[in-house]
Amino acid sequence: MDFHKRVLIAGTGKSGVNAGKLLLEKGAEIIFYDDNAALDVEKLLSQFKERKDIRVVLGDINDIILDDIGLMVISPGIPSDSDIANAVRERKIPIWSEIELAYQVGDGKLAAITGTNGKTTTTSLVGEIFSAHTSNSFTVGNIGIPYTEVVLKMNRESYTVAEVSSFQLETIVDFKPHVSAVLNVTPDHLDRHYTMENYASVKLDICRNQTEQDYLVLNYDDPVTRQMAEDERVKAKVIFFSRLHSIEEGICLKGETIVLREAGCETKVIDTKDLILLGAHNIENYMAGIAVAYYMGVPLKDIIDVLKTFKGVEHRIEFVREVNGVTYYNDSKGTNPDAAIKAVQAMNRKTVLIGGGYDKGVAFDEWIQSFGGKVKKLVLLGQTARMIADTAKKLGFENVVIVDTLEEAVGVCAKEAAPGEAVLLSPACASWGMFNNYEQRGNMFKEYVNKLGA
Ligand code: UMA
Repeated sequence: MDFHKRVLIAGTGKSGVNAGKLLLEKGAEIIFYDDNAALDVEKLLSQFKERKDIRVVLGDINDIILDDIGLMVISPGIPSDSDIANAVRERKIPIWSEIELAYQVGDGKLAAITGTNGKTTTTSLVGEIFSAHTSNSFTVGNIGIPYTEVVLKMNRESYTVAEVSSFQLETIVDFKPHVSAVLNVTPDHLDRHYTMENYASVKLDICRNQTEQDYLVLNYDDPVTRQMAEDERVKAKVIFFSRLHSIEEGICLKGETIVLREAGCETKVIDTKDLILLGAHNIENYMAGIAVAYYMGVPLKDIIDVLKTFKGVEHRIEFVREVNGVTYYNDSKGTNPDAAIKAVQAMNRKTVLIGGGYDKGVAFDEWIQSFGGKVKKLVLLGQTARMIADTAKKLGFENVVIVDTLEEAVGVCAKEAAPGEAVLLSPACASWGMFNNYEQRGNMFKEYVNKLGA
């Protein structure tokens, strides 16, 4: 691939900055573009050693610049039907997502995991399995480490696992993992993809360049992902996993034991009682992780060793602290109703729940219906607070309070929760609007909880 051309990088967050560094390393000339007219250009350029030749365009971009680029690398946060993407596409100039750029440069064996929920936990599990198997391994992508950041360290022997979002998959071209996985598809990001059909279709694009030599791991229990096996884009060998059904081929439960069934043979993988993470959804994450690692060529014995010690990820039903007999959990990663339902289900006591945030155009009815007498009070904040409160009222859940800040929410919860009960931050919404990202929201929650007097 010839990078000796002028490349427009849309977005100056983590993805854009690391794509820029990689492109400079490869000899390209780069121009940054960002919608945010108030962006701190000095701060952006301070991240680069060779800054004098980097151009930055904020707000509007003129035709002369667009006419003179050979490629645009687009950050995941910028929709593929945005004005900038449309203007570039009209000129028949290729648009690559940041993961496509990394893929073009990278080397070694690649696994990629998508799905509405569980992808960070599953990617992190596979990453731990890879790093126990080889010192030459990388965990990248939506999980928070841009693929372009580490790609130059890769070689033919590398094992990489990438968490990929629908945003990143929208603009792939040749991106081809050896093993891909779609864990589940439930309503999320409908402000960006408009319909569930579009959203599911973008997710399945993860496999569109795979061949018969590759593997596609799918959840048999989710009707959307089960159906994906029939899609004409699927050339890879499909490996199903199932928590609810006994399947002839793939990974499933036999009693309380996870087993691998392959070509008529059954191999015991692990008893679920030997796993640390709780909840049915985590059994599915474990199964998907086992399938991905196994078909990437990691021996089952090495996989099992890591399964026994894997403790999960930060911000995902994370135990924070016990104060005055009340247990606080941080599930800031619960950024859509389905993820938040799983967190409520995982609670084994009465719970005061903090929810609300950025509006992604999804409904909250199922989330409220999942409370089932377990949630005693709902504390709401952010753009969706009023809408959620109205839905709760409609469904007969009246114990709702709207607050202005997360700190205030923690204070209300501390007063409301009795000893033996739980406080759970699991917003069912993205953090945008009030926070930079879900990590910041989760970290601030932990900070406020840690300030509560014992
Ligand atoms: N921007 C524009 N125009 C727009 C939108 C954004 O110019 O229409 C600019 C912003 O002004 C900002 C920059 O783009 O300067 C931000 O780019 P970005 O939103 O793509 O964010 P990055 O910092 O590059 O982080 C991205 C992912 N963010 C999103 O997908 C929104 C991170 O996923 C990911 O960890 C990171 O790349 C590394 O791969 C976060 C996320 O929220 C965790 N993901 C969504 C999710 O998990 O649900 C998909």
